[in-house]
Order: sequence, then C-alpha cells, then structure tokens
Amino acid sequence: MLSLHHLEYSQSYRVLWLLEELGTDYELKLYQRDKKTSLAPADYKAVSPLGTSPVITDGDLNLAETSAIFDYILDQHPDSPLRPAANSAARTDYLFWFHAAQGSFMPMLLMSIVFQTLEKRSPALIRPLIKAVLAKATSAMVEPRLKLLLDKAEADLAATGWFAGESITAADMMLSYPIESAHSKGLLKEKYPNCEAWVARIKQVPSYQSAKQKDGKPSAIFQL
Ligand SMILES: N[C@@H](CCC(=O)N[C@@H](CS)C(=O)NCC(=O)O)C(=O)O
Repeated sequence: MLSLHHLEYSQSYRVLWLLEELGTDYELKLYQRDKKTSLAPADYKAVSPLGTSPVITDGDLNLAETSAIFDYILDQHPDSPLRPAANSAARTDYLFWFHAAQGSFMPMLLMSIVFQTLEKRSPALIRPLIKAVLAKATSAMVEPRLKLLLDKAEADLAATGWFAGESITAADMMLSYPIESAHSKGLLKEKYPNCEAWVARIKQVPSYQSAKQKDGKPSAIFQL
C-alpha cells in the first residue's frame, strides 16, 4: 500500500489533499519538524531520497518531489478529471499552472524564507547591512516575478474560478501551497480578489477539509 510520509507544515499537505480527493487507500505517517532547525527529522530524511518533504513509499519505491508524486499517483487513476486529457481545451492551462507552481512560484517563496532566515541569523553588528542587501535583492528579483505570477493567476481565475477549465484539477492543488503562502503573507488582499476568493473556495472543498483533519494543524503553511 502507498504510504505518505507527511511532515507537519510542509508541501506534503498537497499530496495528503490529493489522496483524500481520490478516495484511495493509503497509509499516513506523521512527522514533526526539528524544534531547533525547523528541518525534517532524521527518520524522515532516512526515507526521502533528497531528505525533503513530501515523500511517498510504495513497495520498494521511495519517491520525492511533489510534482513527480502527483503524476505517479494520478497515473494510477487514469480516468480522474484532476488531470485534463491531452486533447482537452483545459490541457495547456493545466500544464502551465501545474508546472508553474513548483517551477516558478515556489522558488520565489523559498528565496523569501531564505532571506528572512539570513537576516534573522546574521550577527547583530552587520544585520542592518544584510537587511539592506536582502531588501534590494527582494525588490529586484523576488517581488517583480511574484507580481507577474499573481497578475496572471488573477486574470486566469476570472473565467471559471479554477486554474484549468470548469472544475478543480491537480493544478489548483499544486498551486495551493504557494498561493496560500502569498495569502498568509498578506500579499493578496484587495489587489488580487480572484486569488483571495480562490483560497476561500479551495478551503471549502470536502477533501481539503478531510486532509486538514488528518493533518491536525491550523495551517499547512510553514512560517518562520
Ligand atoms: N522541490 C521539492 C521541495 C521540497 C521541500 O523543500 N520541502 C520542504 C518542506 S515545505 C522540506 O522538506 N523542508 C524540510 C527540510 O528540508 O528538512 C518538492 O517539490 O517536493
């Protein structure tokens, strides 16, 4: 049976949500982050080929990388509407947003977290200098890219309220982590009402709610 190794406050929430939505049999193993480092604990790192969350095991297979895990699981559910068919109208939107989640959105959010950590951990004497350098890097590199992504998300959501076609797909699930992170940082608000409404919409999906119950945390998002 497939096991999801679920690290608290991590991107593996999306895999938990996917498994709940598909209604498939799976085993859930819960792990807590290391209290000091916030990283995955040693027993988690021992399972994951890259030491990162999510990871699934299935027989002899250990598979990391969220998008690979999504495709592996969806390959076992070929008739699921969560992955629009190759010849369907929603397919290119699906491909774009499914891959933009990990390929473009998440690197920007990771950079923000790394910058915050660097600032927090820098020696007090040089902290103002580090802060100024990181603020410059944020305004030159992170903010413009995030803006382009959120502008496109806002425009694309206007049609149906979902990212690819008339109903929820795995692209919406993949985007939940970066867009909920943007929401919790207060980046959406009045500027991105379609994105705000989408965040509220996904939280109403029954499988999102049952995943939340199994996760047991107030939020899926990791915050420093
Ligand atoms: N590209 C990877 C990124 C995974 C990743 O960075 N996960 C974070 C959690 S959100 C993690 O494992 N953090 C704990 C650690 O690095 O020990 C994926 O899509 O699965």
